[in-house]
Amino acid sequence: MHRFLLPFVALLAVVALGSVAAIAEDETSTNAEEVFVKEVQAEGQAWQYSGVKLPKGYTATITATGTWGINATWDKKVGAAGNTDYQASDAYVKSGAHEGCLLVRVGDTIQAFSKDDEVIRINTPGKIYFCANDVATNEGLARAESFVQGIPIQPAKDAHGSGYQDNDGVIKVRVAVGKTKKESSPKKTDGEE
Ligand SMILES: [Ca+2]
Repeated sequence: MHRFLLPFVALLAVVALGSVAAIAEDETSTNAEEVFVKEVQAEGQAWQYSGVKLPKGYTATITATGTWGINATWDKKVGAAGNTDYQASDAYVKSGAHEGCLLVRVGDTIQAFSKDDEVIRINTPGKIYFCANDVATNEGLARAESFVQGIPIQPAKDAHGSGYQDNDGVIKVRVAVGKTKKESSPKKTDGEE
């Protein structure tokens, strides 16, 4: 259990620092962008909270780095796109996306990374969550409670294989939050790379 809690404590520290920095920036610029960093655990059968609750009128720009192990029978770790050779079946959290890809959730909407260097933008207000695309099992559900502020994922009806149990590693996500750009905006806003 502690190996889950420690990264979470680290996350809180990052969030706290990020908030302080953003407050300082707000004094000089209304276009300040607040950046949050979160390590999403491959073995977590839970929607892991990013620490970001997106307000109305704001856009979250999400990118990811690193690789994680999703299937012990694969000879490689995979990035945010997952294993591009395999399209997930109905037993997966998001069927049709790549097996082992990074999933992003706000409300009931789930988006999947299809490329490792993809940039996903979200304008829907609400809490932003992440998890790996794998098969939810009963074993995984029992361990999901370790994820503080996470949403455990119920086992799939046709659950098979090891699910989240043979996963390891983390993918690091970066969530940059800024005001949604409008055409009438007098100044050039941030968010473009
Ligand atoms: Ca797995």
